[in-house]
Amino acid sequence: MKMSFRWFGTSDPVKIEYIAQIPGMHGVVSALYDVPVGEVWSTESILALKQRITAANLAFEVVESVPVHEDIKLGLPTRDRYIANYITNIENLARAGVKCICYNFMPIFDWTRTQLDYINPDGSNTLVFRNEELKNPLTEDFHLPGWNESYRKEDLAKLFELYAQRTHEDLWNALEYFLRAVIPAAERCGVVMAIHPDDPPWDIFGIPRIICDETGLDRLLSVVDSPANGLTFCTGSLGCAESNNIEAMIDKYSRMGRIHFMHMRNIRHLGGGSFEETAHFSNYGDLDMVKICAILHKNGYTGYIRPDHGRMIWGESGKPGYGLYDRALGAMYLNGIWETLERTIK
Ligand SMILES: [Mn+2]
Repeated sequence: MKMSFRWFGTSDPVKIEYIAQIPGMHGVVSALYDVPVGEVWSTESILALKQRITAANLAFEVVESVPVHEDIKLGLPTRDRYIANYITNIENLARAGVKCICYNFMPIFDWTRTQLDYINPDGSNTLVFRNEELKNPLTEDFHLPGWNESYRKEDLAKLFELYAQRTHEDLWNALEYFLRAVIPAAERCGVVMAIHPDDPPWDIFGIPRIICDETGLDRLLSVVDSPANGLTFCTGSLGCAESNNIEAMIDKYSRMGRIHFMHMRNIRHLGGGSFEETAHFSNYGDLDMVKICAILHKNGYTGYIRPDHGRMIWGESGKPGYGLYDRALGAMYLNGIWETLERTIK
C-alpha cells in the first residue's frame, strides 16, 4: 500500500513540509480548489501544484476530487459539455503523472455532519452526526465546509426542486451515462477512477443517494466492468450504516482488484443513524482497523491509503477533520499495523 495524506494546497494551514516529516509518507492527495465545478483544469495549474508537492519529496498520484457537475447528476442536456471537460481533466491529469482520480456522485451536498467541533471527554474535538439535529439548509442557517461554497439560497432551492423530480433510478441512469463516457477515457490514459461512497450512506433532505451499500457498489462496478471503474473505499462513510458489513465488503472488492484508494476512518455508532468520528485506534470506534488492514494485506493490496478525518487534538485549529496531528497519528498507527503484517505474515 502507498500511505498518503490529503493536502488542500497552499491555502491549507497544514504545511506540506510537515506532511513530508511523517514517517513512511508516499504522497499527497490534492486538487485544484479554485476552478469552478465542471470547468477544465489548466495543465499549467496542475503542474504548479505538482511542482509544490514533488519539491517536498512527495508523490502526486491521487486527485481528490475532480467534482462532477450537477447537470451530469441531473441528466440535463447540458451534461455533454461538462462530461467533455471531465475527460479533458482526466487527460491533463494523466499527463502530469496522476494515476487515480477520486470523485463522488452525491447530489448537491458532500459529506454532512451536524456539528464539527463536538468536545470529547479528553478535551479533543470531533465531527458528529446526530439525526435529530440535522437542519434543512434551505430553510435554516446550515452550511458545511465540504459543500460547494458558490451556491446561493436561490440556487439551492432550484436544485432541490430539480432533484425532487428525480428517483434513485434516474440518478443511476445519470451515473451510468457518465461512466460509459469517462471510463474508456480513463483506460486510454492509464488512470483509474475511484468513486467515494455517499456520506452518510442514505438519502438526505429527501434527495436520493445511491452509493451506499454492497448492492449499490455491485451495480456500479458492473456498469463498466473494468479495473478503471473502481472504488475509494471509505470505511467511515460506509461504516455509518450498521447494516454494511465493512470487512466482508473490503474482502470482496479488494479480491476483485477494484479498490484503488482506501479512506481509513473510525466511527462510533450512537444509535438511530447517529454517529461520531473517533481516533483511528480500533478501541475508540466500532471498526476494527487491524482486521481491515489484515484483509487488505492478505489480498495483496497495492493501492493508496490515507488516514481520513481526524479529531482536533493538542490545541490545533484548522479545517474540521483535516488537522495535522491526529491524522499523522492515524498514518503512523496504520503504518505500524502494516509493518507488523509484512513481518509476520508470509
Ligand atoms: Mn472518505
